[in-house]
Amino acid sequence: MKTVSGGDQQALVSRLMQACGGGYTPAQRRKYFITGPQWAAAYEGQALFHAPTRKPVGFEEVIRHFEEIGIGHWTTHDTDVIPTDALGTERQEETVGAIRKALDKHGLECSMVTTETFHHAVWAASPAAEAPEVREYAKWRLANTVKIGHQLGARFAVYWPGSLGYQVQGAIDETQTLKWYAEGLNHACEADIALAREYKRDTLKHCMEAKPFEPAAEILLPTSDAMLAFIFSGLLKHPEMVGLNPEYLHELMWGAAPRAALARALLCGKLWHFDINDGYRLKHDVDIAVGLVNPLDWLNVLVLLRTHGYHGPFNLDYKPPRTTSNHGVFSVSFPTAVDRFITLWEMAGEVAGDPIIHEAVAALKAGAGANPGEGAAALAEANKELLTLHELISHRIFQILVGAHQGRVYAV
Ligand code: DIG
Ligand code: MN
Ligand code: MN
Repeated sequence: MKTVSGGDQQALVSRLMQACGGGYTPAQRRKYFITGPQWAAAYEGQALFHAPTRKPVGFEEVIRHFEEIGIGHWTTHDTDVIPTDALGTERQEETVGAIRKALDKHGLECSMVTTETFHHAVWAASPAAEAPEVREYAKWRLANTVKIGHQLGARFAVYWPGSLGYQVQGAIDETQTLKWYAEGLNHACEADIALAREYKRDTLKHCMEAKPFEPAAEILLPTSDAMLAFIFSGLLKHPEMVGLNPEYLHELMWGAAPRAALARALLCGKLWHFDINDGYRLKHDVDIAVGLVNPLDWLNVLVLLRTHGYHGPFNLDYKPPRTTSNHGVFSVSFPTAVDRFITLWEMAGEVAGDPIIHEAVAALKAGAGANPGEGAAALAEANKELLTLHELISHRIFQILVGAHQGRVYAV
């Protein structure tokens, strides 16, 4: 094959994207509660050992591209769009006004805002630092984000305490640090009650996001389960205002089954927001786009969510690989992530409605009709063939994943 020079490279990428087919129209994509983070679209490919590979992208450009793709909602950190030292100043008001205008111009909504409490040096000892002045500043920042959320019409506020932990154990008292963190959340919720009244809106849904490590070596609220314990600990003044924003990979990376973690959140009525991405078990937070690593696991996750009435937000919190160009972020990365999600979501609907699976589940729930008093050996014997249906159900889900249930066959 001959070399592909600069100008021909984008043409080749777009021709092969066409050849892939399977894309949905922007109108079809907007039917789903899919949200696009400013920080994901503007991610420049940098990391601890990596220099950026892409140019910066402002919110106007991101919002315009999201409209073109068919992503109807935009999300942001406060400092994705307002420099830390401009927060609380006239420049913040101007920026929020400009964002409002861009959203209106392109027909998008802001669904979620979140406070950056991990990147700036002020968070070196986390937003629940020993220094009271840092904690007071953190409270102000959290309340400021809630205000921005109301000004932009958001319905959710996310809290990702990635720095709430330590590199070296023993320096902090975990119980005290968690109590201080609760004070910050309490302040944000109290501020929200007042701001919601001022803006004549409902209070936001405050969604906590867990992650087991990175940037802190050990994070004090590492899993969604730990956050459920924190919400119900009695430390929060308004636990009814606080729920979860699980991130798929943040559960997978410590070895959990994301679907089971989501099931526990559903049982508590606290699955309010969901960051969707993909990656590898027991590895770092690589934030790959949804469906590129674990499509079968994702199909099972979406079957659970569909059958329990969770229809979004689905927040595309991922990092386009540093190999993808600025043009590729919006011509390949985001559209294909949206399309894989929609395909998996619709497949999940087919699983949920599949007659073979329905009959197998009904048979398993009916049981063998044996008498419990017959004892363990007799009960095991009575059900042993029925339990083969577990593997059959799993095979049927695989068939739906590859389209075999619609008669698709592979050449043999
Ligand atoms: C940190 O990587 C990102 C996401 O994981 C999280 O959803 C967001 C909120 O702080 N920041
Ligand atoms: Mn996230
Ligand atoms: Mn992540």
